[in-house]
Amino acid sequence: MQHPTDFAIIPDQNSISQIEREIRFFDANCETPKALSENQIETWNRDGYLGPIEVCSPTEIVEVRQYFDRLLEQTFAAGQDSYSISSAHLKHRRVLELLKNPKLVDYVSDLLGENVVGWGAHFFCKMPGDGKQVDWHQDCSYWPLTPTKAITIWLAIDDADQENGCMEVYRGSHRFGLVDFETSEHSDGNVLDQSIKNPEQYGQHQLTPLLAGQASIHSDLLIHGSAPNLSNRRRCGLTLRYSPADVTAYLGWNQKGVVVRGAADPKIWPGASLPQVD
Ligand SMILES: O=C(O)CCC(=O)C(=O)O
Repeated sequence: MQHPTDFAIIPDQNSISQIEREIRFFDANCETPKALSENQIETWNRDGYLGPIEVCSPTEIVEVRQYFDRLLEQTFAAGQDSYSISSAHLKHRRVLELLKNPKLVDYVSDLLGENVVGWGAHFFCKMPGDGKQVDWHQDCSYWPLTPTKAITIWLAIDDADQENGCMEVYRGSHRFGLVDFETSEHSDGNVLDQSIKNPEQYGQHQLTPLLAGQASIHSDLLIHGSAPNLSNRRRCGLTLRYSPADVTAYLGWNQKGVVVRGAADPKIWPGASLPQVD
């Protein structure tokens, strides 16, 4: 059977709210980590965020950036914008390779355990002066997954700093469950459509500048967002999303999943069809 490759970036909120979900943070407790130190795992459990971690060498990230430049050109030529390249691991072999990259999966597996599914890949590419921001939100609010154990690796394709709108987080906010938000209009400049007011009551604010090739990791419960790109430099990050195989995905999202470490029950994660083109 051919599986779909197109999934809404912002799924229907009503459908998600009808799913009974277990919403809380699950501490990582790996006894023999492969890539992270015990200190880093403690920091993860305390903050719901970790970074920077080293992922690609300068040479490797130049190659990834050149690949992305071509993808972006094709995207613009097709009349789409720089935030539209999502579920990219189902469409582009090169992105699937990044999702499965053993170095990345070692980090992920230290936090999620031995059986891991990669199910998302979305480029958040802020062009110079495009005026868009990502309002404060929690990823799990958008995702039909339970329990809330998903994590994101945010891989810097370009250098990301305060001037070009690097990600910002509220450390510790992953401990408050699902917090209230307002829905915003696309015309407000928000790339997504939720907006948490007064996030400072939930944690400690931190800018998360990264050099190209570095990455950060965040919990699906962590409050995060980013300001508009005020520079003349592009700011692109590739978000790679993972869950342990014991997470259940609704609304057909199990068809996005690719086992990247260990095994998954095929009744829960049947296995996505894989891309044939770069
Ligand atoms: O790239 C950004 O600025 C935001 C990314 C984000 O919201 C996410 O990873 O969920």
